[in-house]
Amino acid sequence: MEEQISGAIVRSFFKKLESHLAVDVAVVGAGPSGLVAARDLAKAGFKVAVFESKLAPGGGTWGGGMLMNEVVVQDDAAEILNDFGVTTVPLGNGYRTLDSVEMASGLIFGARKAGAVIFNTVCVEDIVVHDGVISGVVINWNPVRRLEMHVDPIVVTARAVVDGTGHPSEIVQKAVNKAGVKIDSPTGGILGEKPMWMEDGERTTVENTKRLFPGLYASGMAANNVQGGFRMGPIFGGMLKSGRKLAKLIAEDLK
Ligand code: 48F
Repeated sequence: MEEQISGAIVRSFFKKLESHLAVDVAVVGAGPSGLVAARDLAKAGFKVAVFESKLAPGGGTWGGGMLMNEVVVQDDAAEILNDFGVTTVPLGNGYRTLDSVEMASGLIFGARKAGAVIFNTVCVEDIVVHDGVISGVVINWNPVRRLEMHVDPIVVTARAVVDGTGHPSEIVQKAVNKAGVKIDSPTGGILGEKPMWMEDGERTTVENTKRLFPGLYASGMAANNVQGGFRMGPIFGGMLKSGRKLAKLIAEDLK
């Protein structure tokens, strides 16, 4: 029995990994914006791999506000949650509350069920650049990075790379600082996130969701950090709408 169980895990994992070494879309970071983008793109028929450095996908969703496990969304974002089967409670003032654990688990399950494959504990440590186009991601086990082991990574090629890494926008950082590319921002570089202003931050998160460079896109807080938007805390409509907007944009670019 032991041999069969171990063999089943090894064979099915490597089948999954091998069939995702070349994908249409590589989403880096399984936060709310990345998961919505992944689900919509997978549902539209694209091959999508999500790389999440932590053990649990879900990003900043789980902890609600200050570990109180409820979050808020605007009424016009409820439709996206509804598509994932996540329940919201209307407050009658344009906002809704929802259980952050239901939201995190619902988004993960929805993305996976739509066909996106999530590789957890895998971090993206670099990007691939071919002839002026971002063409893939360089991956390694996150424990390897955390323990600072000198271990070479492997590569996944992608027609589109999404930076969904949240506040640090790690992938765009690589493009700007390492590949030296000029991205579609007011300075051609990363402006950096501003302090709290919920209303403005929510609006600009969606506005700032765009293609930054051939093959490179940013969603959610990463998009906002790149363009110098305000942070917004435990309201998540902007993140969800950012993911949906990006999926449409990428689907258009890849068709
Ligand atoms: O930050 P995060 O939840 O992304 P998001 O979709 O949502 C932001 C909100 O959660 C919150 C907010 C809402 O008002 O402000 O912050 O923009 O999730 C980002 C995910 O990316 C992973 C990280 O562990 C997290 O789960 N991540 C970060 N860097 C890497 C990565 C990397 N290099 N490789 C793989 N995963």
